[in-house]
Amino acid sequence: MSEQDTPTYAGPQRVFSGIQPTGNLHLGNYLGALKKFTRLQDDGWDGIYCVVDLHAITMPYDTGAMVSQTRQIAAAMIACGLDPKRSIIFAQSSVRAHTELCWVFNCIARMGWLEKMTQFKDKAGKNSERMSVGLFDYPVLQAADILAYKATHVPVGEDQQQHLELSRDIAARFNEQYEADFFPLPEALIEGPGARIMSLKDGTKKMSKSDPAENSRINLIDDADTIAKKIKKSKTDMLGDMPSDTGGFEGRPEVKNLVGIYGALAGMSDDEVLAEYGGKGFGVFKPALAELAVEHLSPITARMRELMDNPDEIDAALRDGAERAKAIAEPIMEEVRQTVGFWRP
Ligand code: AQP
Repeated sequence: MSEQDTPTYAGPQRVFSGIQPTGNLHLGNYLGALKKFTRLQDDGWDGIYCVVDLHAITMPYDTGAMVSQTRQIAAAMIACGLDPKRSIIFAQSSVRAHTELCWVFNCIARMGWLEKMTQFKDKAGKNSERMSVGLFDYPVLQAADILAYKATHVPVGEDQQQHLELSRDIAARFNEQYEADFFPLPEALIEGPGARIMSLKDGTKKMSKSDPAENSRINLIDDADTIAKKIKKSKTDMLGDMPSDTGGFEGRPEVKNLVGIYGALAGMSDDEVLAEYGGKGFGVFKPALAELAVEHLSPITARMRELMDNPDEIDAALRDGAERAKAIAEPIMEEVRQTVGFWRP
């Protein structure tokens, strides 16, 4: 079903990505998303980065914590290196185009497409009948987030690959139905180290904000001691020391994950990490990993705390970002209204 043809779309190249304000950001969000955002900005891409609060209400959440969590995500984006003057940083609910385009796309997407989405199945488990319609519809809103800006590239972790394919399918079906070469087929930018960071307690599960086990993740706001403790306590196995090559990852998902984290932070391949640490004990490797993680994260944590202590600066960035986002999305929405045939004043 997926439309893999090279898009004929000739509009500007633009990056869009979003992060949910659903709890403390972790190392997976940093390596899979935030770090890439900054690299793309430094490479000269026009980028739109959204705190996706509409997505965050698809599951039970704490109403009173939403504002502060929204600020925390914006603070993390800035602390990781996004410049709110160069890139657009804003809260999703402050730009109406997302929900309006989501409705149009609800009439494009097919039930069968959504029923295949594994994230819904994972989150709903056996209780799918009791889940919100919003959770089921999540990937359609995600398609609207991206396409309201005609974004062409979407940096995300590997977990979002299937949703991105759905966005392409929706864009292709819209273009076909309305005989308009209107939307680009957005491409995922997933490759690279850090695309899938796993839980520190179970190397087969992704590191996640909503995992009830606090020791399963390293949060961006953890202090140096907490990071070191979490890495020291991270699960390994009884199969001996560090393997000397990647063949030794077989049956050792936790070890593979720790080596991957080291490599993503240090800018090294798994082979390079193992050339240095292969055959050594975890008593040597884990402290080295902790030191590297602290070295990377502590300036980010410090800047995030500084920004969180001064929410005016974050709010000003979010307000300005919302205005700039609207200025891009509104003309696109106006064309969508005309294309689908609505009466216009
Ligand atoms: N473990 C991960 N490894 C690499 N990338 C990851 N991302 C999330 N987890 C990992 C990437 O971070 C971005 C923001 O994700 P999100 O917060 O919008 O939603 P999510 O993917 O559902 O993240 P969580 O942490 O698992 O949140 P909860 O627990 O609330 O569902 C995305 O680009 C994602 O790929």
